[in-house]
Amino acid sequence: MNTNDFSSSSSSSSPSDRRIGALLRHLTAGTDADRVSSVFASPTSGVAGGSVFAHLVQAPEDAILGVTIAYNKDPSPIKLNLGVGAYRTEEGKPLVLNVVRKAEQQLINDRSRIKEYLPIVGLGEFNKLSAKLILGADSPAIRENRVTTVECLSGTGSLRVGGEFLARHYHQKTIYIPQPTWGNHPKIFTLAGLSVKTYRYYDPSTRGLNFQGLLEDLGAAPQGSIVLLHACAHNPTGVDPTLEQWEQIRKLMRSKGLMPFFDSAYQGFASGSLDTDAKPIRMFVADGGELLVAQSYAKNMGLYGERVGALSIVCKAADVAGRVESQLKLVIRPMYSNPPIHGASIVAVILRDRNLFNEWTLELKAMADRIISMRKQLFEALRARGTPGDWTHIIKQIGMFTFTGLNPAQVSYMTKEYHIYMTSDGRISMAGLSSKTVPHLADAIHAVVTKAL
Ligand code: KET
Repeated sequence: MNTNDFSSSSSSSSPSDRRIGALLRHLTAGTDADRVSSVFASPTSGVAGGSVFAHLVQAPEDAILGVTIAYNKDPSPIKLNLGVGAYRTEEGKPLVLNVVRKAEQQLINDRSRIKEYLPIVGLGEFNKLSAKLILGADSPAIRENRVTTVECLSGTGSLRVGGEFLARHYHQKTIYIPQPTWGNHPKIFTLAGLSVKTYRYYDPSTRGLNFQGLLEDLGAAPQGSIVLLHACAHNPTGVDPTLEQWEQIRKLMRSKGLMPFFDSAYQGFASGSLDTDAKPIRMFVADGGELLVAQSYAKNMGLYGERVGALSIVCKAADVAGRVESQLKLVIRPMYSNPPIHGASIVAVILRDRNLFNEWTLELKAMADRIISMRKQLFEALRARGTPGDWTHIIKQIGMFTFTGLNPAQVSYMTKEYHIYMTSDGRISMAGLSSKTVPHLADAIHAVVTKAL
């Protein structure tokens, strides 16, 4: 069991204690003891006339979003950003989906639309349609009114609200996240007031799932622990369990009362089908048990900057779901009061209209297919160069990313010499690649692996 504990607080402390403890550790990371004590000294204790913030150290850039900042500063005409998971066209341009343009036009043409505050839980129709999208139109949980859904600020906000809700109201305060996982997960859950531990997920030697390790670690987790699961297209590894493996995970988790918290940031991006990508979640709903799911429309509708997502909590009974929702409102109100209206309205227009919905699924499939074709092209380009090593994982992995296996030194060489930007763990966003840029990337990979860095 990997007991990498991001928050050493005991499960008996209150959420606010844990939050303060987490903040302290956050603030003290990379600083010396003197500076730490000065953070909590009297605000006027700095040099006379100097800034009360003078003691602050420069914080590092975010491991993912910082890559874009570095990329933007590079004047090279051949630079390539494969850092952030954001879809680009064959021309390397960001894409606004056609259905999104149509939905926005509809919204603008509708003069009856107003800009009043939404309720704390967001746009009601959006919430209903989002639950249907992820759980399935015929979901028994929806039919029985056992699901509460709240609009949140994209996937991140949904995870944060869900995390804070669990820290306040769930009896277990430890969440297990896969090793590795999206870099924001440990921070979100620690600051939400949970203790974060990891479970084995990826085996670098096979570049596949460490299924045995996963079962052992979840099997050894304390009864009732929360488990963060990537619904599909695991980030950063691109490695998902098979449906048979999901079934084993489900049985094990239910037998130990482990609480599933699904992060669904890529529905439709893994297989190209919205329903197929939601299957693992629906398996857990079908057994009648409880779970949380955070949905993001950033990638699958290309609504990144609109910050539109949803948190659904599936409960065992309708009256419980109602009380859960009332408590979610108490989490949300002091955090950001209520969510924005525009992005959720776009999603609601698309999900409610059969034609727009069908058009969306085609556009989504086209994005997923382009990524798959990039995998094939990169794999072929490396083969053509005779690049040493087994690169089949490029075509086997699923979703937006390839976890290349390149080490931080190799990544840094590729950035310096080839102006190719990616996260230091060797993850590349296949969606940032095009037929034109594949040869450049293949040249760079070939160069670094033959250099023995
Ligand atoms: N979960 C996962 C697994 C994830 O990869 C992301 C974003 C999110 C949630 C949150 O997305 P949101 O935009 O809040 O809906 N990942 C990409 C962008 C980022 O890091 O913010 C990325 O990994 O590049």
